Amino acid sequence: MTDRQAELVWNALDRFRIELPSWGFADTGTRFGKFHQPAAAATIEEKFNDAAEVNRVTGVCPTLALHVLWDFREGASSVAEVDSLATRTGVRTGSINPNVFQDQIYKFGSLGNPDEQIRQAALRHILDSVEIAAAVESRDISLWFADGSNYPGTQNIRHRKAWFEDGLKQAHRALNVGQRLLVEYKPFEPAFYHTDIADWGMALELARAAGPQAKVLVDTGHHYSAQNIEQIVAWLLDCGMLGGFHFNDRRYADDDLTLGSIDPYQVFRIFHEIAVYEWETGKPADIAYMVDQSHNLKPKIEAMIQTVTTAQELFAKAAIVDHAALAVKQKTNALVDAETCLKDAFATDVRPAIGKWRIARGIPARPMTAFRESGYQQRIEAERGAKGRGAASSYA
Ligand code: PSV
Ligand code: MN
Repeated sequence: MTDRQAELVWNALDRFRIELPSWGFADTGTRFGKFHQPAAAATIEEKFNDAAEVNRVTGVCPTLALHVLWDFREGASSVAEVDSLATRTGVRTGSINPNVFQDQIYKFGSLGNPDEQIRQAALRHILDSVEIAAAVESRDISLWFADGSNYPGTQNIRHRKAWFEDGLKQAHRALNVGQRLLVEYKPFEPAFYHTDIADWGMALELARAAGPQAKVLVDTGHHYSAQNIEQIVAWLLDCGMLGGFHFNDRRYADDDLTLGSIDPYQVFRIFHEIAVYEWETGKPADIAYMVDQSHNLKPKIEAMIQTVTTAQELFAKAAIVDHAALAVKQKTNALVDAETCLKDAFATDVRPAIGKWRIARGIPARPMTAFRESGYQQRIEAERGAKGRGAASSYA
């Protein structure tokens, strides 16, 4: 690696921050069951503590995304509790995620439900979430809807689209200056015939209808296998509509595997589209990078550290693409050379430069080793396990 490349890596790492999801530290499973982990976080305090540990060893995860139903208790005291946890752990509250998919009333949808009262209930919850976000000084309200149908002919697709437009417009009206609505899409699951916001085009249309503070959220797991996600990213950037990412990897569907575990080149290509956009426009893209993973088999904190360091590596690789050289090769249709430009950057081992950057910034050079040496995992396994939670330890 040249000195110039090392400098590019350092500049990129200085700008790269990634948000952790509170639900990534809790016990989760598949629809076939849950395998409990003794270290799994069960309370908001434990989630903040675990996130703070990931932030301590990586130095780049200053915020924690919260899911309103899972993380906030009724009443104002929960906001105070979250605030004091944020102060104590040094991890701020990140995006606020309303939950309009779990309650029994949402069986046939939330904002897209044919029953107006249920649409109103969903809107109220979203408005409450906007208020919570304001109270905890969080910028983004991140919306994912499970709405859809399982059988042809059972729902009026256009009516549901209109109801969504209406609900999102009303939610948008409640935003404070600087707050954003992020609209997430997903092609299927839990609905298996139609999903109301199935792809980026639908999310884009609805975000535009909602108002100027609404943007699109790209969850990397929410695409069909063959889809070209980096092209979607390039288009959303060009439209000024890319609000953020939910990162995870997948082999088949929304598998929630750790980022880059299946296809690191794809994540690199996504980061490359962002890097080349910033290079061409000369302005930083305002993107919320977030992890959205539930680790069923891997130990949760280690999986999170692995995800964060993988994201940094792929971001750093994208930062050393020679944009000027690539632009010339693209212009002259030098196909092999243009592709090689990307591949050379992807093949470069950026880990030594990242290690030096960490040391210079007072972060452990090897986050996973630092975590393992801290004894944190054994301590929480003992403490949380003593409360009768989880299975036998996998740690000696
Ligand atoms: C849905 O699959 C999703 O990606 C949404 O972002 C949810 O908020 C999150 O996962 C947790 O269920
Ligand atoms: Mn998501």
